[in-house]
Amino acid sequence: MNKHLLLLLAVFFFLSCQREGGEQIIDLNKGWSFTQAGEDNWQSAEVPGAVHSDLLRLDEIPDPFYRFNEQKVQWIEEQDWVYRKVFNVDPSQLLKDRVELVFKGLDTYAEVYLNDSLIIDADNMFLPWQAEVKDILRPDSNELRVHFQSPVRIGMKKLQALSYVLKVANELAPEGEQTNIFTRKAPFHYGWDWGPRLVSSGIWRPVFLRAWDVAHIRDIFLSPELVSKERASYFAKLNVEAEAPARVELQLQINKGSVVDTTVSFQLETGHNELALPFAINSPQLWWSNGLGEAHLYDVAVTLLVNGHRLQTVEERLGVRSIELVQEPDSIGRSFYFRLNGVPVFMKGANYIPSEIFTASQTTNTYERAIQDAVAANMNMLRVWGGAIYEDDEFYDLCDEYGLLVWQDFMFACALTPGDSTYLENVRKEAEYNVRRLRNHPSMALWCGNNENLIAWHNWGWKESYEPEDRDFIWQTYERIFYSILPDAVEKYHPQLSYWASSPSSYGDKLPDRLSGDEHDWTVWFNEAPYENYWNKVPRFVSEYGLQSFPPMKTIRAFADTSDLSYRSPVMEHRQRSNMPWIGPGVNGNEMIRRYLLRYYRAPKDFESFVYVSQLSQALGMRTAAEAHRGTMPRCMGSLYWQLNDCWPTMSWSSTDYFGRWKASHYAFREAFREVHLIPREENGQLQVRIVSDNLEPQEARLTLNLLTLDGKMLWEEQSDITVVPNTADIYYERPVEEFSRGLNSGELVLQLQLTNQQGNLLSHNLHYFVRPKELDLPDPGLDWEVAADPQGYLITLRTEKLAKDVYLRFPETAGDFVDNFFDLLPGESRTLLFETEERIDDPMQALRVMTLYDSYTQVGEVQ
Ligand code: BMA
Repeated sequence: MNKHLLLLLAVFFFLSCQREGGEQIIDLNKGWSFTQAGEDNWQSAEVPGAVHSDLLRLDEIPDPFYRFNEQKVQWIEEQDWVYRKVFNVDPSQLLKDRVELVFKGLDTYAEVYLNDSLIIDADNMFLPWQAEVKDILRPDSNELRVHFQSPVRIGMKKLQALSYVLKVANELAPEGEQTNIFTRKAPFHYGWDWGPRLVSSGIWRPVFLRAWDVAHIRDIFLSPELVSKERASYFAKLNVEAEAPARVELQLQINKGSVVDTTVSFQLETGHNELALPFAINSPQLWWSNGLGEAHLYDVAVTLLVNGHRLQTVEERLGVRSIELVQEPDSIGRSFYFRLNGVPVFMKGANYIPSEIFTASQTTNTYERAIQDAVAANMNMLRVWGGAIYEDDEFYDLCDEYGLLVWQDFMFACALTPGDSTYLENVRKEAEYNVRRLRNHPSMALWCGNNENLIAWHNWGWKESYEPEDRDFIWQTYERIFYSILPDAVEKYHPQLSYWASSPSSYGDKLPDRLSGDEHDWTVWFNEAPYENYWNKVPRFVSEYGLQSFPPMKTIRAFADTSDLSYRSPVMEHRQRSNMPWIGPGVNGNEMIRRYLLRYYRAPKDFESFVYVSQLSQALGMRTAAEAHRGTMPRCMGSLYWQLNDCWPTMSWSSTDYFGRWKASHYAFREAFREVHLIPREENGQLQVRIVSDNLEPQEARLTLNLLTLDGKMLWEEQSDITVVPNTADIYYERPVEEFSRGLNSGELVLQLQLTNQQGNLLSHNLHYFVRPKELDLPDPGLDWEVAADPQGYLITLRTEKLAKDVYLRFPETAGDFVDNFFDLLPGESRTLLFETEERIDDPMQALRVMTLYDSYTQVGEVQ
């Protein structure tokens, strides 16, 4: 072989090694600075992040969560902001076939310049943005600049270009300022009835360079063909982009090759290639939702190889499960339930909103806290509501792991939309991207088009407010988005999942009628109905219902001064965003909290008691609702309350507050969502005892009823042996109410209900009072307690002589959680429970605060 040939071969070998190296990801999240546009005040920035979070970290603005400070930072939304980063790249990376700059999320109107070339012009927060930059990059001193334009200014221009005003729910924006409608950005940033208006901008998801040779897997879908206990067969459907024609191999391994190990060779053409790789798992371990079994996940790795060299490995997790939304005609109308692996499952859960108003600040930890709280309260579904964001991948990963199913809305809520072709095309891209991004998660159960847009159009006076021509166009736009663009994206990319156009609605895209479809049951709260109303004409699936309360005092103190501590103080009024002028002038959420409270409870003696009783009142209503929903299973097959969490410290419908503190209602949901639950209820003069069971097997059990006076006299006991029917609710006991209270004052009685299995273990318990809490003749309970140190915190032992109703424990100065709280102690009962904390308390007996309902009103006074 001559020298030249040798040299040529060597060069060829070197180049092919270079060309066939693996994909490289270069993180660009560090080293950013930012300034207001038009100024030269460069300061350090955090990416992912937001302008407000950066300004706050730098002490440039006051804490927007404190008192009225939200108003002081409104100027930020009117400004443009520039983010900048200078970076070098390794020359070897520039030898790659392709070098792409990827922003996983830009919020929202952003022009991106690399070395003064405009490479991206972004206008949708819910899309990633990327550009080919190989020809622009140089080895050193690359400058990346992202110029964010004020979203409200651009929105206003679009608003003014229309001859009519597109409607958005009243409380969300004053007439003439509904600019959020025009921008594909989290609607709740502009204010909602539980959140502040803080319209930020920023690089809200990671940014990186991706360099690759030959070919790149753009997308992978583990598409199920058949799922059964015996066998699960799939196609791994890949979209591979090739730089030039190439012969490649694709290797698919499950659990490092121990379950599946298959390699197929493909010929790629330049550009996009659709490939399908079949695989099957025999006797698969199925993925189950929380409460029904293990949420089993397989690890899948797909590797792209050329000439034996690895180019790229994509890792996914696979949960083998089938899920269907079943809407079959029945004696009521049509069912609306989810069938998981062939089993009808009652959905117990909540609506999730982002845990931070500055959405980039959500971390895996905040996600994990919310998801663990949901699991601890025996939930199996969360609804990702359409006024916020398609959450980060980590959220769905955690739902996969914990067995929480996800009802996923597209991001449209309580508003009309523009209908121009640019907007519709933007929506199409957003839908396709997010469907593709989330479709491999076994937790995904449903795609839903919008939140309340259908009822808003028909029932909120919107339709009537337009000239016929505009009305037709707006409605056609609705049909295009919700009956065509979004369902087409689901059909094309995730055909295994059902699509539901609007929540709430009934079968056939009709207005909700409680006979089919889902319902937002707001007769309680927005229409002032009593809690008992939850039992009337129970819907087929309740995807929203709720009641507000105040958060714990510690949380209130994070946003209020001592002088603000009354329920209608200016600070409390400012923070309350739910207004109901139709109920009466000036009626808002704070007033509504008071009205409900006084309907069921005696007037609290001071603000602290008011806060505590507001939570009891919320818990009582929520428990009534959850019991009505579960108690009428299978008519009703879902109970998702509004709302799991908060995005800032506030009074709201949440059951856990901004800091993750559980309100009384979260403990109540934990009880009401237990696998087997006893539900006592008075109806037409009868006391009925229902049992709902999520168990899939019948269960032999003993039902015990004890009638007691509040000071501890045992009046009567009855036992019966029963078989609890699986996966449904039924009435197991019935007796006229007057037979319990004959000759006695019903305000002095409590009925204890217990369900035990054949081994005598408690399956479920509940208490029934024959009057509202305010009509109870509560005695001074004579409660006593001791505190003992424990490796995990402190053990509190409580003893009571007489009924202690709604015992509330707290250590005001210490961070930690009580494993149980807001419970009733029966006369003579004692209970030991743990306060989990890592802190040491000097004098725990002194530090512990114990409150009961009796204490809340014993010095009678007006609500402040
Ligand atoms: C619902 C939601 C939200 C709202 C909540 C409380 O209907 O869809 O729009 O925040 O009620 O009003």
